[in-house]
Amino acid sequence: MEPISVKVLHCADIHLDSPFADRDPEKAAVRRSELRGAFSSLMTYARLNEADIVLIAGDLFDSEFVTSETISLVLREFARNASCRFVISPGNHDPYTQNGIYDKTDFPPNVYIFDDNRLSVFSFDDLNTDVYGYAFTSPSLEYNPFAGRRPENSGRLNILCAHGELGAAASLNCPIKLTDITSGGFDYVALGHIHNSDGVSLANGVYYGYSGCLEGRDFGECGYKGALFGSINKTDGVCKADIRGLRFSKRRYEILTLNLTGMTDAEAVYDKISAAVEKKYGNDTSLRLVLEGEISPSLILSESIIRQNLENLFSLQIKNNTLPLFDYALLEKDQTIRGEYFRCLLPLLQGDEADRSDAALALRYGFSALAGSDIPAE
Ligand SMILES: [Mn+2]
Repeated sequence: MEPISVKVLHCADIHLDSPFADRDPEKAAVRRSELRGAFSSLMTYARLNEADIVLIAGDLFDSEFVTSETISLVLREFARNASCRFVISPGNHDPYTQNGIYDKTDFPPNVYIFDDNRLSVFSFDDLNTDVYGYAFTSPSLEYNPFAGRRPENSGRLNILCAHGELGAAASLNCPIKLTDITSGGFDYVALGHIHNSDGVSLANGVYYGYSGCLEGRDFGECGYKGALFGSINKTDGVCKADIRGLRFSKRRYEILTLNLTGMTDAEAVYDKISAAVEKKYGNDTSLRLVLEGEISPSLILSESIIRQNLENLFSLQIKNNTLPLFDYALLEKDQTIRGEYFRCLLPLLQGDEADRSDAALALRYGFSALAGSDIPAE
């Protein structure tokens, strides 16, 4: 048998035109345009590295609503990669529906889109490769269309391009059991839907994995994102894939939690925060800074000073979960209105979680007001 060798770019969950978590609408617009930029970089990479097949495992678009700007970008990029085949398995966010975006758009001839929620195949004879897949035809798909199915011709390179939720016993987003993959007889299973990637795994001769999304969109999708690229070779029925993750995201979301237990001095806290942030994060980062621990009740932090110190970040969200309970004996005996205010709140500060955070906030507001300062960090 002739050895088969195919270069594959596997991506998914690009969610073009998706909203982003950044609260500032200008920054959210920057992120949407950068997402289109990341998509263009991906397409340029496919062209320069001569990918034979680009697998798009669902959710290329974020919703039925796609701007004309985005659709013309996608068509232009597909047409510019004329020698590459694009295979699309519509997902739960961009299902194949009558008069939907996939149905009504005139795609170039090198684009192959699954349009049925049953398993079907596109055959590329020149590559001796079959690509199997299916489409979400509505926002949900409660069964796995490839469960119990095997490729028709084991002499070919058999790829499966699938949008679904691996490991979920029941799911509205195509529940996939690991055994559906490992006993299916496919050579490479390109998965989409989960936005974090663990790269490619190998089990029972089957390579499979999630590519993750192209750009994180909120703090549930932290880190740099991208796609998987590499070669798949099959000789005498034995497949070997060398496929690796590549970064395409322009920016990233990150969460940094700092424990401030025992701290009594605001300047020392600002220094600690700046040192911890500057070491790891720059202007490509949207950061959620979580402050926790028991701090001195007299320590009042200013959100605006923290923001000024961290101006270099792309955006910053501050969550102050500290509790003003460190070394409070002095304040407990304080005969001024500060002490009285603290004593009123103390039972709540030692109460359940909701009470604690309300009381901590009340204490920060109250002490700030008594000190004549601005509204403190939230
Ligand atoms: Mn999805």
